[in-house]
Amino acid sequence: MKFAHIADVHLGREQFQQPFRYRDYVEVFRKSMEISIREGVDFILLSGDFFHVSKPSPKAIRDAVEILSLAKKKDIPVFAIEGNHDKTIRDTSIYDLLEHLGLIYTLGIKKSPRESEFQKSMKKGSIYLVHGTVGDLKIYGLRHHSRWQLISKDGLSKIKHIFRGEKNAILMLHQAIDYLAEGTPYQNAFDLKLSELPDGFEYYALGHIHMRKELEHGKSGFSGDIIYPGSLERTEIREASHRIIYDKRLKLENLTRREEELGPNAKGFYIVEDFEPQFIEIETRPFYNITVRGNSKEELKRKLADIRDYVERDSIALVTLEGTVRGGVHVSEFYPLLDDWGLAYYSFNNRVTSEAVLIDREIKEEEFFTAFERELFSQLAVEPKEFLKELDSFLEWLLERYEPKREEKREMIEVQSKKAPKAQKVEKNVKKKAVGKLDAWIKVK
Ligand SMILES: [Mn+2]
Repeated sequence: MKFAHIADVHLGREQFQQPFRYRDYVEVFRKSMEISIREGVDFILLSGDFFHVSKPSPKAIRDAVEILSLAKKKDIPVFAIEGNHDKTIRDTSIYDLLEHLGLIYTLGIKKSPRESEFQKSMKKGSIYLVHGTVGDLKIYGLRHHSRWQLISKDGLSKIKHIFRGEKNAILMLHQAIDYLAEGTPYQNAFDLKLSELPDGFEYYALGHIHMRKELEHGKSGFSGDIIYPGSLERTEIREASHRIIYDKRLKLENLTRREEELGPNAKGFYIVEDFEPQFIEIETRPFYNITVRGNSKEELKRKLADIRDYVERDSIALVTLEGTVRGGVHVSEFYPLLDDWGLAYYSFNNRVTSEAVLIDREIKEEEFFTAFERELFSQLAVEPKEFLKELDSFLEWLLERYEPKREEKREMIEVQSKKAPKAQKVEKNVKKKAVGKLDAWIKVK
């Protein structure tokens, strides 16, 4: 059995508002599908954030349909779960459209069953847990959920309730696992602890963390390898292919290579044969994270000019200027210097100060905020649309943590509701006590 594991395609994204970036994101997905088909995989997994937004443009839908059709023509099923970027609370999502066209098979807890050559459903109450099947192999999955939806009040993992590991089965999730989130933006905003993941699966096909991360089963004590392929394209500066720092000396680092080995920022996906994962690197447009430090405008300009020969044409360059310059600098003076470098895109970030600021050391988030504040920030760090989606459950979650002041809070909401009709709706929802699909699945015997 051989399959491809692809995650975080973010199709439709036009990074830096540049049309060429839209095409880059499409082409890297096309390449990964072409390689998978050429390798003769039995099926393909898309571990969430296939689209960058839940309502993709007609162009992005068209490109998705065209590329997914390559697999359909070869009778290779594509199994998918929704990520935080492309999930929706509407009854019909873009995933439903693709599923209706026979291009993907979605997995998870659903209101209606799916029964096909590649999908089976288990009924509980009025809802269904849909999983994939290929031969005697099973693929389980769940769309993205926030930590407060995944972990019950007494700290128990609902994921462990829903999914029991079994031989010849894969678990597909779009969540950040704390142990693998180190050095990523999710380090302090993880969704699950490693111990909250159910054991017993032969492979964990994860998405959400945009850096490639592997946790081999021999090292974790888990039955199967836990893998994040990372995003297919470079979605932010931390995923740069090259790092250039010019302080006292010019330092160059290729982050996709470490001697003969792959570097931490190599991009691509996995092909997994008999549960042995192999990373397939895909070359993407070079992306430079450049920092230049100097204490005069002339020094900054001279150092910048020296870097030119080390930066490939048609690449992306994000330049940070640092140092202390009397009167500061304005980036408009620096933009023309890169005009003839032949770059596809570049921008400046000005961190030059006009006076010396003394900082002893980096202050950690933990020293500044309490654990509750950090958890709250991580909940609020989602896009506003998601916050509104399950506002009632979120408020419930929030109020529980303010237990002593709970009555006071309710009163406050009620007072507001007399004035604003919008607040009244919120208050009603709080009283109703929301039951999510996860809880509904767990509670029904
Ligand atoms: Mn993503």
